[in-house]
Amino acid sequence: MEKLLSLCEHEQLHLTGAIQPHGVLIYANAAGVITHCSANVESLVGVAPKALLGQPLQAVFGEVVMPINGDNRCVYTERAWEFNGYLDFCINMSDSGDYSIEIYPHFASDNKNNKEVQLCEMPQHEYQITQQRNELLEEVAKMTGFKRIMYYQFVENNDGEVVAEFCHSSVDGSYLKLRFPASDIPQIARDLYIKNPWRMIPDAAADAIAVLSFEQAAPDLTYCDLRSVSPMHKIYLANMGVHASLSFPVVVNGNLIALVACHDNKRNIVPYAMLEACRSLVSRFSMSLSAYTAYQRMCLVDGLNSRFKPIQLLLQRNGSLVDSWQELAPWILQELNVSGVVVIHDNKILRHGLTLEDSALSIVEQEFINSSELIWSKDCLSRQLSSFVLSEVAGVMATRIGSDLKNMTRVYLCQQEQIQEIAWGGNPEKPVEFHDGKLGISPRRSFAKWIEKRVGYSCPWDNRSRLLLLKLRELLSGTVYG
Ligand code: BLA
Repeated sequence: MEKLLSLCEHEQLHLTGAIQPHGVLIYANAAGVITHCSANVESLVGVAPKALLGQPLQAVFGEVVMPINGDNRCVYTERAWEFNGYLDFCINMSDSGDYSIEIYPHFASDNKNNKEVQLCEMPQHEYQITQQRNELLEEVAKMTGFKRIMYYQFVENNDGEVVAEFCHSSVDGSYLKLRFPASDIPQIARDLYIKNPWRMIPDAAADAIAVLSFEQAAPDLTYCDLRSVSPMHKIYLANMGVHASLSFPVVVNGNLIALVACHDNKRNIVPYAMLEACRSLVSRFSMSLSAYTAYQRMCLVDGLNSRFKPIQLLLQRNGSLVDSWQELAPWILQELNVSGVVVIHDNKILRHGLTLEDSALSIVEQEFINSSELIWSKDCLSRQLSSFVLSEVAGVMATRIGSDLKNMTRVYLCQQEQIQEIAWGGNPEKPVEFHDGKLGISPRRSFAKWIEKRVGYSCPWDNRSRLLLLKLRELLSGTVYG
């Protein structure tokens, strides 16, 4: 199964050599000579592929506005040469310096619905973020005409969950609170979201148009939204009953943390200007979220000293970790919200609460010490460590003080099992089937709620717990070496 999944991960989405039919593509090298164009190019530009290939862009189009000054994208609308109408141009410079020129028919867009999403100067409460997010979905629905708009948030292991949904009254069913496995959106597709402002698939059933060239390899379509759609994803959308799809990335600190994902059961092309307007709303929301996340971290960090003050005083008073243990250990359980703690110091094992028994502890010790990580964590020991014997402790987060392997102090925070029920949008195990005579995995056919009862896991270790353990480590370092 793992091997079959990795085949999916290797699909070269940017080298399909084809585009979707709702626009045309011209591709030029860094010197401005046209190396590729889509077979439908004449329909918008009025010049046949044969007359374009090998020509300098300027010879065909006169002056073309190009991305300059380190900006690798430019967008504009211009009157068409041969036609009376206008065309939208989107020009991107690829990482190797080539240019892709995507050209779309221009549709006038009525932007009167585009109300400013209420952005508080600095959201400080979760309800403000939730409110902004819900308004964003409602606005995107109005502006694009898409019938189902979801906020699809990435969770642990790159799985994702629909945490908010806005639907037109004609839409049946809901994906709200359902989880989807990471393999539904391969890493390559997720990477493309970091590089592009949106992905529009106006008609998932449409046939792709070939990109032509004189013996050149397939062009790099990383920055082309016209890029043809993966056959696997076409099946996926069809199985979901989706005809048109449009998604905008929510990026915070360079990380893809969510998608605003839009579905329609009919073909839907959103005018370019409207796409830009939606993208601007999504990126303003991303900034707001980023400010909120930073604010939360700052509050946590600023509060660390006062939170740890009692322990600092205790360690100062008693002078040693061992002498402070009786008071220190219950404090750790309460403040770090864990089930138990083990400290190995000076060849002594100190325990409190629910902890790993000796045989389990020695397996964890071996893995942790070999890892050479400062903070090491597992949330399902019985799965993640081979030869681990079943224990009441399901998860551990560890840290070390000192570099000498023999004498270093180790701290293990222990967490008991927490049985979870996860509601998936269909069975996340993908069906294995033959494609063109070869065995491969397929998108699932049913997206109906499918409950997984997850045993053997503790609650996941988050950034907050990591930060608290680091602070504890800092204080203990003072007594161990102070
Ligand atoms: C792409 N899969 C995607 C995308 C989304 C999803 C959002 C981005 C493209 C788009 O916006 O349509 C998944 N869409 C979802 C999920 C929800 C949703 C989870 O609305 C939840 C509500 N997919 C499979 C399998 C493979 C696969 C088995 O199920 C591979 C073997 C691949 N998904 C796949 C590929 C893409 C993709 C290749 C990129 C499609 C493209 O950009 O051309």
